[in-house]
Amino acid sequence: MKKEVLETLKHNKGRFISGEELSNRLGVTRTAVWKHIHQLKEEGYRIESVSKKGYKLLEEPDILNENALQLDLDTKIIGKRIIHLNTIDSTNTMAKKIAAEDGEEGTIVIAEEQTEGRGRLGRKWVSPKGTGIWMSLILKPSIEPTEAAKITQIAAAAVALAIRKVTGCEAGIKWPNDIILERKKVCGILTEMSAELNCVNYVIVGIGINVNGDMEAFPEDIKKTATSVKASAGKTVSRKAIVLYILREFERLYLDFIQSKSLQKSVEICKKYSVTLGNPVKIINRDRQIVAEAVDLTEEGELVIRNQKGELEKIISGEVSVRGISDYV
Ligand code: BT5
Repeated sequence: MKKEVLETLKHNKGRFISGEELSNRLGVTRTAVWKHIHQLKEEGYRIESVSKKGYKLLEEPDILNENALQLDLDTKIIGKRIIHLNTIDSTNTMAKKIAAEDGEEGTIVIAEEQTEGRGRLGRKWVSPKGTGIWMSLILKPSIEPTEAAKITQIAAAAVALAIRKVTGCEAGIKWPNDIILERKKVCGILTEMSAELNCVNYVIVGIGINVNGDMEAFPEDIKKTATSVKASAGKTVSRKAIVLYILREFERLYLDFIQSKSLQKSVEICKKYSVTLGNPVKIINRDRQIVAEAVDLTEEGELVIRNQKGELEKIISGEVSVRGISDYV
């Protein structure tokens, strides 16, 4: 019911709506209306209450719970269920548990803070409270396990588009899983899966974005290579606006990938905003380091490099550092 009270206030944003009208419209007592208004105020909604006039919504907080997001979300699958937590070890770990227990495709886990946020290969992801987007999407695609890595490219395209659209900042994509602003990493993507030999049980796409975080408070080693959306935009940015845009774009590109069995739409975006292509790169794959030039992305989302012998090679995964980006080694 709180969701319906909020929905009605949002429809009448900036105007008073009386307690009586709210209770008639929603079929609940005026006391119930008052309780929901009280809870919304506690969540951070600025609502003016004036006797005989009623309630007026003045300002919405930047919160990422189900009520706040779903009222503005027009997706079919992605975000149908949103689990919002104050603190968690890792949203990917929680999403895995939910997916394994029959959690539906499109379910999202978002946390205000992660105490054990994870990067690839057991690395840490710093996830301070209330300032970033730490979220995981549960997917259950009917694809071959070898196809799952493509979903990272879909997420990268969706995040780059979202940051560009919401802030106007020129977000770039560093293949395969980083989003870059002003040569520094603003977002990392961690795609994990559970699969049998020929079928995928589930895929979890974890997205971590530094939005309004204070980069000065980050650990020294990460500070050199990381940035936030706020640092580039020069102002506080709505996390909610970015999440909504990501979910919409992700759904559009993901459904296209599933239906057309082609990654083409996402690859086009990844190429357009690539900070990797055309640059010297170093690739570390297991114990091999390759110095090369990044020349293209294939239709499958693999990186094509020209090695020092002048031969073209396809890279499916690995650590890539790009000359000009702050983590170049
Ligand atoms: C990634 O790994 O970039 C994937 C990060 C995925 C994080 C999300 S948050 C929601 C979900 N739940 C999780 O537990 N994880 C996902 P990788 O490419 O391995 O990069 C990791 C490296 O990035 C670290 O070793 C640090 O150097 C750096 N790093 C750590 N925290 C960072 C941050 N907040 N911003 C920028 N760089 C960071």
